Amino acid sequence: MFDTISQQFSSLVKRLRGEARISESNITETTEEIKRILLDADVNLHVVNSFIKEVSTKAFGKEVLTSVSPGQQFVKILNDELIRLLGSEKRDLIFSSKPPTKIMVVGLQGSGKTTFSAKLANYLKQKGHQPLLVAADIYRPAAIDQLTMLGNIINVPVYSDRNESAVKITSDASKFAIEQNSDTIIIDTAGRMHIDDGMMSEVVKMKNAIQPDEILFVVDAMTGQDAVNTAKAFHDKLQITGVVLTKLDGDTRGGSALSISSVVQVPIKFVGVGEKIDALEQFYPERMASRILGMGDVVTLVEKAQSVIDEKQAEKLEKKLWKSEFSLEDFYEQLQQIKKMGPLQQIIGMIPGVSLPPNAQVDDKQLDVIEAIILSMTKEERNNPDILNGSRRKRIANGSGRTIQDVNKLLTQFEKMKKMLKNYSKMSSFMGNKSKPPKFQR
Ligand SMILES: Nc1nc2c(ncn2[C@@H]2O[C@H](COP(=O)(O)OP(=O)(O)OP(=O)(O)O)[C@@H](O)[C@H]2O)c(=O)[nH]1
Ligand SMILES: [Mg+2]
Repeated sequence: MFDTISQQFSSLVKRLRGEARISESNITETTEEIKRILLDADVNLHVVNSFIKEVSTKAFGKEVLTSVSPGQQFVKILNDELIRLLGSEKRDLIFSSKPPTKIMVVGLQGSGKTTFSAKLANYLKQKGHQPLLVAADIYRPAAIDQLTMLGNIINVPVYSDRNESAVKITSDASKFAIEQNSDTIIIDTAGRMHIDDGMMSEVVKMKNAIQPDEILFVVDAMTGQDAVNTAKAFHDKLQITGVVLTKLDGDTRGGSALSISSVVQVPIKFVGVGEKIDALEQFYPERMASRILGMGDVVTLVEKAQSVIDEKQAEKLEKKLWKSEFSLEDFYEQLQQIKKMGPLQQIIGMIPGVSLPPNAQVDDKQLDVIEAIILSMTKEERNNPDILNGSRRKRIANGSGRTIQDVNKLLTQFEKMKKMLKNYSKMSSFMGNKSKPPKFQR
């Protein structure tokens, strides 16, 4: 699915994630490339332009988190915007508070309406519903047989009437559903073109007759830009409530998926990924974005850093470093922040450019040892380790269940680290890095 676009995005993102600096020309160059990738994938031109504008504005205005690279942060922006383009959140079917819930399935000829109707019935049945399929395509001779056959396979009843109009069948089916105790009715309609006034007025009458809870527009993803145009035309006439993209298992470039919900302002609710009855997926914008970018790990890392690192606290800490006031108490706080991010091995694994030897084990227990020792100190001792004489060290060792050697080792390591941090902070202030986090360079 979306092989070309995801290959192109993945290689762009791989390059980006290692970038230590993101400059103006860098952002411009990158957004140009994103534009090319999206246009190649047949994404609507207006959608592409506003997407690019949004990404650049966010990239220029963003403060760089200290714990991730600017490139990684850019990937996160790209990911967030892609999710927005795909409709932001997963949107569930709307069920009526007064069953049966009525779902009308509409679209062009051959888009996959009948197949989807059966797939949806099967999906709902598995979730404990009692669906009824309604054969309201009275024009194509084999249409009723096709739906009846599919209904038999999944063991779902099919309502049909070869002597009535589509409008009458639809309203009769609603009554039949109540008799049958069906809680959902799925109406499979005939394929029609939005320019065919007669057929369009029929489907509007069907809508008026039953006031459906959902009108799902089924569209073949392979038709690219046309999918977006017809969706818009159907929406203008019918106020559709959701889109179903079919044949996503085929060689589609992805343009329809990426344009449709932002152009039509209607969510994609399901995607068809094959001819089989169970080849149906609910549509998750987030999962689709990460499929396209192929960069789920970077996004998770940035999200974790964003949620965990308190910027104010980071600033306070940096000031302390300058004044050489960094204490074991601060060290302990840092430790807590790191622990919140998850197992060390996993965090290290997500940092680009850092690869652990294949069998290396990063032991989180080491953190627990350090934590236990620090916790056995008094606040005064943590803020002023110089007072830690022999007897105090012995007490701490006993309290934490470690040896005096362990305590000494920690104190030596801490002193070393403090010296290193002090040098680093001198160096960065010399290079003009003030206490504010850097911005993407303009
Ligand atoms: N690969 C693939 N094929 C699909 C998918 N959905 C439907 N098809 C195929 O598309 C063809 C048309 O499907 P139908 O469900 O009959 O389409 P329709 O919209 O009901 O067609 P009309 O009633 O003639 O307008 C069939 O061969 C289906 O097997 C899908 O998600 N993936
Ligand atoms: Mg059909």
